[in-house]
Amino acid sequence: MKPFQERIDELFAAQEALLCRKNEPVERGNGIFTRYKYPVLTAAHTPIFWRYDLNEATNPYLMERIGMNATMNAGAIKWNGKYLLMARVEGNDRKSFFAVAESPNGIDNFRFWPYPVTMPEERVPATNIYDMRLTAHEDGWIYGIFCAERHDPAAAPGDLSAATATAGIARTKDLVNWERLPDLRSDSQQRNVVLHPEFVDGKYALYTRPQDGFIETGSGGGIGWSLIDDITHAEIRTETIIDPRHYHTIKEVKNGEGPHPIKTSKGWLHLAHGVRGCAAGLRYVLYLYMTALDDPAKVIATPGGYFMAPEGEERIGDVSNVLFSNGWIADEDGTVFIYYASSDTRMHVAVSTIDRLVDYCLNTPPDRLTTGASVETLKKLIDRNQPFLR
Ligand code: M1P
Repeated sequence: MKPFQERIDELFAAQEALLCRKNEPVERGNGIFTRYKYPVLTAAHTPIFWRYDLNEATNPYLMERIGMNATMNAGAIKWNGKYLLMARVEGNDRKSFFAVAESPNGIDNFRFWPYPVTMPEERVPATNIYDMRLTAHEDGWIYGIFCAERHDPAAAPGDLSAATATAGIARTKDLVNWERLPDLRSDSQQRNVVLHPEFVDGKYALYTRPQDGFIETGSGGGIGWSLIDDITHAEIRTETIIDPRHYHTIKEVKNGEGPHPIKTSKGWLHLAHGVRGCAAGLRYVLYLYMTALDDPAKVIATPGGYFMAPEGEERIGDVSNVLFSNGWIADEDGTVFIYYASSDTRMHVAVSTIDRLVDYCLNTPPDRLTTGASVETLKKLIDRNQPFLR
């Protein structure tokens, strides 16, 4: 066996090579966005000193003591000129926690801050917390809204899988110290709840996703909208479905708001995920839509089909065939960094611009819901293209 210090040096050197690896755009694009070759965060990016006991006296074999299984579903924010991901890190023990990773350019060199987030508990502690959406609200706080999962107190004896999903709410000024607020009160279970960055009619505004059970949305019709009087005691009193699920679409089974929408001159630009069922299980894809500037709950553009779907290695992971995004960053020059997780395993980036994404939303034909209508839409484009064919 090599000397202990030599093995440690090798571990750190291998990780340093991974963290410093330059990312490369994948050139064969679709004009809408550019994928990047390497994931921006994987379990191997988590600090070695989180996983290994570095003391030879207590760990002579230099074994991993606390395994990290995945890094996924990250919120995102630009902070002091740096691109920050609030990653959902999942340990080998299946518990997720939040940890910040920081990059100077948004596409590579992401490094975790030394400690994970210590999230204060609610009155009834959660078993698991995950999928934080970050919103720098105009009230001056940065809010994190996330799923707080608990064993269902009404579960039948012996049913150790029944769970409840509630929206946990916390706020911070520095992304280190968090003030936990009471969980969102709602008649239904809630996941994928997102805070709109501006007041609407003087109130906080939430994108919601009502669901009958922990997994099934059931009578929950899609992405909802609710105005909240007091964010420190947030309660859904009225909820309107603004982006409904629909039979035989990419969001037939479920959908959910991604990060908070980006304000553009043409309207609010939204990123969401849609879920359909198939013989292989559920398939999660990403889609875009837009709402009116003066009414963020009024849908004005619904490009049909998916915007991004799993490709190549993205298809495979702990929960395969999944793309999920709850973080993006719009730079002042209009560049948009879209952070997405593949198959509940790793984080990637795709880059676009506000102009391109708005063009995509306003000029991609909507899903007209039947084969006949889709063929008519296609024929119209073919007709318009005839003068340009050589
Ligand atoms: O496993 C896929 C995703 O499933 C859930 O999303 P949704 O509530 O929309 O079905 C979440 O658990 C999410 O974390 C996960 O990535």
